[in-house]
Formats: sequence, C-alpha cells, structure tokens
Amino acid sequence: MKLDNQTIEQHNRQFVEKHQRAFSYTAENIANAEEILDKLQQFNIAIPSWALGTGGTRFGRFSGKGEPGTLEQKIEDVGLLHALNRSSGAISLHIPWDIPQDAEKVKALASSYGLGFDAVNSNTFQDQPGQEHSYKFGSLHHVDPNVRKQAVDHNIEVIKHGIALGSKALTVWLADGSSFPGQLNFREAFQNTLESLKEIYKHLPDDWKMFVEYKAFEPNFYSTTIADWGQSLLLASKLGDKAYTLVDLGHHLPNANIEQIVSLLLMEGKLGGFHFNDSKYADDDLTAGSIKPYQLFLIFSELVDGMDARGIDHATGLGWMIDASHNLKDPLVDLLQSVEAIKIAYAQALLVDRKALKDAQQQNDVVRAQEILQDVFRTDVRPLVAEARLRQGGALNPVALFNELGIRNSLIEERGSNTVATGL
Ligand code: PSV
Ligand code: MN
Ligand code: MN
Repeated sequence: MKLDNQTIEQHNRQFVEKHQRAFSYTAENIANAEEILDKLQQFNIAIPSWALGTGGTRFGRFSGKGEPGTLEQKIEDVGLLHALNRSSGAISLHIPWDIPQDAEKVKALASSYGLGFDAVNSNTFQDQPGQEHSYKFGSLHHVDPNVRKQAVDHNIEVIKHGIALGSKALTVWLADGSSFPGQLNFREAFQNTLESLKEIYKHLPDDWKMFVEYKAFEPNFYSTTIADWGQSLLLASKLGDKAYTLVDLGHHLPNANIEQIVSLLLMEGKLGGFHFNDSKYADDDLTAGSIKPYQLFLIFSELVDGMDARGIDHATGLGWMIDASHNLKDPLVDLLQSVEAIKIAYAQALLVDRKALKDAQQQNDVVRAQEILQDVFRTDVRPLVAEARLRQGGALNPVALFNELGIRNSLIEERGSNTVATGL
C-alpha cells in the first residue's frame, strides 16, 4: 500500500484553514520561525524494524493484525509513516530478523518510498536455530573464547549487510551480565567485551560509526556488563574515534538526570545517537513523550545547546531513532505519536533564548533560568510542527488520516489477521 499526494492533499483541505489560523498566531510571536521550520523539515527519526509489530511482555503477547511478516512489508510500513509525517525517512534493521536476500532490490524498494537505512543492529541476545554456541551466559563478554568469536563474527556479518544497504553505523546492544553476585568477574567480563568490540571495530568502514548502547539491568538483574554511560564511554574511548555512546532513554536507573548525561557526552564528542521511548518504571518502551514530556524537552534543550556549541548538524550529526514496543496501540499509530512528540520537544528546544539563559546562569538568577525553560515548554508549538509537515507534503493530522483511510484494515486484507512480526 502506498499513499499518493492527492490523498494527502485532500485530507489537508479539511484542516488547512484552522491550521493556518493557529500557525499565524504561533509564528507571530517567534522571531526566527522560518529558521525553525527549516530545521524541523530536515529532522528525521529512524524507525526500528522490530517496532512495527505488536511487542510482548514476559507474561504474554497479544499479536496484532496485518503485521509485516517480511522485510519488504516492514519497509512498506515505514514508507506509510514517512508519507504521512515526512519525518520517518529511514529504517533500522536487526539482523538476523531482517536479512535482505537481495540488497539491491531492497535498497531500490526503500528508495521508492524515500527511505534510507539507519544503523544496523546485531543480535547476540538470542540463540538462533543451528547456532553452535549458546548465548545463555552472554556473548561478547563470555568466559569461553569460542562463544565470543561466534558473537564477533555475527557482528562482522551485520556490518557486511549494512554496507550492502548503505547503512553507516552498527549498534551493539548486549544482554550480557549476571543475575547473582559472584557469577561474574566484573573486570574479566569488561576486558572480554572490550577485546571483542576491538575485533568488530577493525571491520568498520572508515565512514562508519559504532554505537555502544548501555542498559542498567534486564535481562540480567544483578549486573549488566555495559550498564551505564560511564562504562559505555570507557569502551568507546578505548575503541577509537569511530565508537560512540548510544543513549536509550529507557536504560537508566529511575530518576537519572539524562539531560546532564547527554550534555557531557556531547561535550566529549562521544554522543553517537539516541533511542527514544518513555518509561515510568524501567525499560518500559512506551511512546516517546507520553510520561515525561518535560524531560524529553530538557534533553533536547541540552542537545541543541551542545550540538550548536560543537557545530554539529542537527539532522545528520547524531543517530536519531525510536526504540519502542507497542502492546496496546496500533504500532504504526504509536510510532506517529512518538515522532510527533520528538519533533515537538525539538521545536521547543529551538525556541529557547540561549543568550538570555546564559545571562540568567551567569547572574545566578535561578528563577529567570527556570522561567525561560518553562515558558518555552508551555508554548504550544504543534502548529509549527504541522506547518513543517505541510510544507513537505505530509498530512496535517497523520493519525486522523491513518484512521480515515482505514490503513490497518487494508493491511489486514493484504497480509491477513494471523500475523506475527519478528522482533522483541
Ligand atoms: C532491549 O532493551 C532493547 O530494547 C535495546 O534497547 C536494544 O536497542 C533493542 O532491544 C534492540 O536490540
Ligand atoms: Mn535501545
Ligand atoms: Mn531497551
């Protein structure tokens, strides 16, 4: 299923008058509205292939209908999202769930939807059929060199798939850790991980990045071998210039000050990318901005400040990706909501008067500093985000159009109701 421009234009006609009133009102009070619109139009957030189907919990999985069963169908789904919001122009693949049989064909299909390939992800947290060694006790950190080698080889294979598709980054997330005190020698586990990553790093093309993702706990519950940003940064620093830390918003201990982490990683030139989601308790993988929108804004505020300080291009300098799971909502609708929330936070961050904030900080004017940020956070920037989308040919109200067109029903008709997408 492919959306054409006419369908989108027709939908926009219903909303355009109301939108224009809201947009003029908002833009009137913003001196650099055009500049912000420009940045919003350039900003894209990649969609993970594993988020296109219904996720599960360890208690059950209630499969959705019309889920994409093949890589081609996953690309089709992201193509639909991108047509609706013009901000989901890339897909992130997970190997071996998404092995492309014919890379050239897959590339051509993606580009027919205007999509590129974001970071490729390796999977050494599950055993695959026919695999020689088990990852039950870890992969890159394993006590057995044969297991480590198998996991390293898999990552090299993933890089090769990524090269064929035009990806420019490898994301390594490890489930490696321990669930009981004494189970692991921390230093040896870390050293093994470093040595394994060094082997993988040797196979990274020059224009590639390696993203080292951290996670505080789960599936292991006593220690995780790459547990926090310090451990990830240590590895990335030892590996070299092409290695970076990847921040997944759900991977911190409760109440961690993620905006501060982001700020310092950027300062060190070691922030590689993001996995957006939201959470109340742990790695809940909920819709971005659904629980802590102020935190999302504060993170973006640090990102914009830090990227500008280092002259990093907002759209291309870091890897932007969603990493969410959808148990209750239609995955495609949920992803549209996440992208919207991310763009709202980004737009608000672009509105912060950096000079005024700096002055307030220099004068220890706590109230003023707080007011500057809160004032922006309480500004309704949705008309700005919608205007950016409209100018790019996207839908003024992507979720409404998704429902209006009965997209899910068409996908069910096309793919059937008994579908289970590969993924987490
Ligand atoms: C598991 O926590 C996880 O959600 C990580 O965030 C990875 O990025 C993702 O799975 C895909 O491997
Ligand atoms: Mn993640
Ligand atoms: Mn996660």
